[in-house]
Amino acid sequence: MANMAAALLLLFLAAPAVYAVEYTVGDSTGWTSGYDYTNWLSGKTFTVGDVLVFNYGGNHKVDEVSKSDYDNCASANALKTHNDGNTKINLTAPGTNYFLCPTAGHCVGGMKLAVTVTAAPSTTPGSSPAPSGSETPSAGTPPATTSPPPPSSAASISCNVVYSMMVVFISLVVLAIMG
Ligand SMILES: [Cu+2]
Repeated sequence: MANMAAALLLLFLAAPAVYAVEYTVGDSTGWTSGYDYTNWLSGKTFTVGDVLVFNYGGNHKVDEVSKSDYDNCASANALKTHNDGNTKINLTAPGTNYFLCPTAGHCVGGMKLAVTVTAAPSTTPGSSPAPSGSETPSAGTPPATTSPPPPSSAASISCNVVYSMMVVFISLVVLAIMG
């Protein structure tokens, strides 16, 4: 039994790291009127694979709309409408996703959300350097190799947090299996 647990742990550690983050829109407040969703967005980064969760009461809905409809708080041509009270949106592609509440006055009052999703980080570290624009074959003076410091983004920090949480969770499972 202990071997099995160890194998599971090994399997987990060897698995490729995929960090899908679930974001509850508005956190504990949820999707409602009188909340600053622009403020909620600040500091957050969204990557393909992440999930948005909208929690809301019966007088709210979640409409997926175009940018122009988002800008104008227009819901007549919504791409999708959700009204189940617990809507999970899988962010499957890079780009900006626009949401609003179609209930009269709510969008104008701030119940709207534009989430920009970036592509999942490449699995191959060390991207190719940007090609130099100049075509002068200067043999005498080689161009200075400017290597910018690796960006330490908030996303990687959150990934580390998620990773730590998963390690703790797996450890608990392993402990449960081992009794
Ligand atoms: Cu609403």
